[in-house]
Amino acid sequence: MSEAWWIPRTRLLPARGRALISADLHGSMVDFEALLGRFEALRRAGEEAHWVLLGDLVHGPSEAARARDPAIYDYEDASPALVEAVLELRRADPEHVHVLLGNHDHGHVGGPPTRKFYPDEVTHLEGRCTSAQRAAIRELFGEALLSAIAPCGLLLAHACPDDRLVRFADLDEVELVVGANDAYHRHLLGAFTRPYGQPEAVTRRLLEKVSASALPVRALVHGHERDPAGWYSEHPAQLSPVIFGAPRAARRYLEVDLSAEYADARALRDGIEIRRIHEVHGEPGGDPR
Ligand SMILES: [Mn+2]
Repeated sequence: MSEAWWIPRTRLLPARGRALISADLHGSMVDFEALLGRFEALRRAGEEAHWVLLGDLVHGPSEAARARDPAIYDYEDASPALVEAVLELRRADPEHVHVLLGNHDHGHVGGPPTRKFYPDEVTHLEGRCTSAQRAAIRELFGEALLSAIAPCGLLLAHACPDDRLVRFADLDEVELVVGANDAYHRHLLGAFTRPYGQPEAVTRRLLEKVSASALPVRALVHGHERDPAGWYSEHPAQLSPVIFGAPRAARRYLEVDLSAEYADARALRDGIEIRRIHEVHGEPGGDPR
């Protein structure tokens, strides 16, 4: 592997400040702007603020899907503009804006094309982009991370990896072009971008391996899956805040204290760390701070 082309695929956040953690946006500008408002408010308040985007920034609903399910798909796909906005944000402050790779994003930089709303969503999106927007897609996703660690005890990824990872730093050796990897690193690439869930014992073994080779982690926080409730936790070692696939009022993100020590996913409380993206009228506590 040539050093000149080496791009790290992992990140360790510092043990200070606050982090916003948001999952799949799939071209939703309204959700992005609400999160951006919160990020900017934290900075104005003098906090050291980090924002971790857990991947799948692109590929919004088709017109047919919006007609079929307007409560969930209540927005026009703004994938090209969203990519440009996130790239601009990361360029301006790469130390505080962390973009993880989702399976939909991966299709643009060496992964297989997805086909949720169109037979080939990669071709469909790039076909409606300007050349500058196509370059932005390649830059944003070509430099995306596969995982990050929040030292408050959280392992962050797009999907739910199994426990084949040996050392956390092995992820740094993964190439995004699937065929450029040996079998182990190809497995890691798939494991961090594709599985929807794992039994608790598997996730616990993964957390132990990451803890032994990097920093102590006690829960996996990921995106990739839908839930109309706006978040879910299948077991104490896993939690997912949901934007895409939830009605607007239910959509959640996490806001965590990086200097805290969360014992596991049960320490993340709805209304405190697990927050609604949009204010809910008539329901006090939408933003408890
Ligand atoms: Mn996904």
